[in-house]
Amino acid sequence: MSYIFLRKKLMARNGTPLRVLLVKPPAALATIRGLERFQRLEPLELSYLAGAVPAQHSVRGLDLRLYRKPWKAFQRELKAFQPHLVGITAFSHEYRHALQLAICSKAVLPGVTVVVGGHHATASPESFNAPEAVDWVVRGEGCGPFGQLVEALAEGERPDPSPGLIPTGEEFARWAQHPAPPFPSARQLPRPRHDLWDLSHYRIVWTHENPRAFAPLWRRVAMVRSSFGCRMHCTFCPVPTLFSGKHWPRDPEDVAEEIATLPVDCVYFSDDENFLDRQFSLALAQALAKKGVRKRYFAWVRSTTVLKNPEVLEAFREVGLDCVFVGFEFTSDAELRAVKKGATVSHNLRAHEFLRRLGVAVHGAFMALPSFSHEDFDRLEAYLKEMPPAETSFTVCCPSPGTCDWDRQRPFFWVQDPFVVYDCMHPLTPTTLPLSEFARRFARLHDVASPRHPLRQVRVPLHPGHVLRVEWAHRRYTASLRHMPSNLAKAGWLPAAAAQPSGRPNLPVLGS
Ligand code: B12
Repeated sequence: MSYIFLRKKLMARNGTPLRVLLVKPPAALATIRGLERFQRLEPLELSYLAGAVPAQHSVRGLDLRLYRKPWKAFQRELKAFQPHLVGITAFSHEYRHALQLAICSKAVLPGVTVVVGGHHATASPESFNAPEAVDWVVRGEGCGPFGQLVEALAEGERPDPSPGLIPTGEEFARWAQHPAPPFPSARQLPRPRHDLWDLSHYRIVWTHENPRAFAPLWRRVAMVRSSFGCRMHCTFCPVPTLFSGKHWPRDPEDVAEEIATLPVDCVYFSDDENFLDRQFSLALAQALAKKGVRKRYFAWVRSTTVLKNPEVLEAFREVGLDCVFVGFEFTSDAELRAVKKGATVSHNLRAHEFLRRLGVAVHGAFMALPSFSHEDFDRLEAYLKEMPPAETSFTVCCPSPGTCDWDRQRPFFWVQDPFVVYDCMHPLTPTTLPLSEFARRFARLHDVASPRHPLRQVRVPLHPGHVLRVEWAHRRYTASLRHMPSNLAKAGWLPAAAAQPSGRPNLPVLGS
């Protein structure tokens, strides 16, 4: 687009408040839709962006995961709302859908400005360098650049490009060659606008010890981020790269105030590690208690943090902590060392037992490696049957887009477009077992683990309708995992790459 045309287009808006539409794409993968049957959380990234838009503009959020016919819903919204600016977020597995939404925006409203941001844009901005569909790509934290873009458009000006706010087209390469800008301190971000969403649509299976009889399994939930970043350097995780190995807590009073205003009883913390900063965590528990906030919480924690700061867990239990996500990852110290987890199996078990004694349920996350043999799966299954009761989840250990590990393993990927299957459930490198066998064993982990779920260990009857729904969701989800070969085929799977002796890539070495 010529600069004169752009200038004219922008000038026409000078002085008028803007209409801004923020969009979460529909999931493309059956595995993700399967996950969403258990937990669907509000698109908090868009709530933050809305918080960065000055009050004179009008902002709408559209979560296309909620619609049976998402593409029609999107077109309807474009025609009804006539936004000046469309902002689209995307995880890597959603990037093609995000591009299609951008194309659709320009087809329906040729004058609209389209900006894309989020995890995929940060890791791989070149995926969105499509000037016919996307005008700007935002990398890293979005509130600053998004606020700048809105302000410039409202003034009829073009914002200054930067490595965090990249124009597509001719100038793209110049700005994209720089690394993504570091995240600012969490205290500099605006308060997220939860009011963008009807929170009754967001529910998760709420795991806790000692439920009352006929308790509902799904609960309405809001997502809150009290801090971000982590000081550890686990090789499979993008967080050290994203946040430069730092942990940024917010002002505890501000977090407590945000929580107090939420219209739901359950809060899902989306921190990378909630209780890493002892002082902050105790201050937050105290602020919640002082304000008399009576809600239930789900948080993320490392086993070593639990053992180091037991009093923090006790303080949070007092204010309503029900369940914690702990990355157990593997069942041997050698595997944990290889990914630089900084914890041992003994740490994991001791933390698990402490949490259960405290009355806090555990969500244990485990990983399978593409190199897993039948013996490795047998070993993991045996561990799952022996360990104390826990809700569990399983992923396939894959490098994360945007990290050095991704670049190192890239030549060995057996799919042409690894991003579309980047859901941490599809192996990106060849499996030792034939893929269909790997998929069967990976899906079976869920069957082995589910009888150990804390809600299945209780003696009281549970909500019968919800029990049936969970069973149905479990079956759909495990079926989607067994369909790995057909999902990989959509991403340009080259199974022959694994079979050819000369072309056979080395299996990635753990922690390489
Ligand atoms: C909480 C969380 C979840 C939650 C819920 C997330 C949700 N909203 O549905 C749960 C547990 C369900 C989950 C599931 C998964 N997750 Co997750 N999750 C996270 C976590 C820890 C925090 C995300 C969050 O809430 N951020 C809060 C918001 C405010 O921050 P943000 O997303 O970074 O957004 C900012 C910027 O990115 C930018 N921005 C974002 N969008 C846009 C759009 C525009 C227009 C602009 C301008 C800017 C912009 O500005 C925002 C405001 O500051 C991150 C790790 C991390 N530290 O980011 C992983 C992460 C996002 N998850 C990831 C993955 C892979 C998954 C799963 C596929 C894994 C799995 N098998 O379970 C699933 C997929 C779920 C789905 N429905 O798609 C990856 C994504 C990487 C990638 N390149 O795609 C991450 C980065 C972790 C990782 N291991 O790599 N996840």
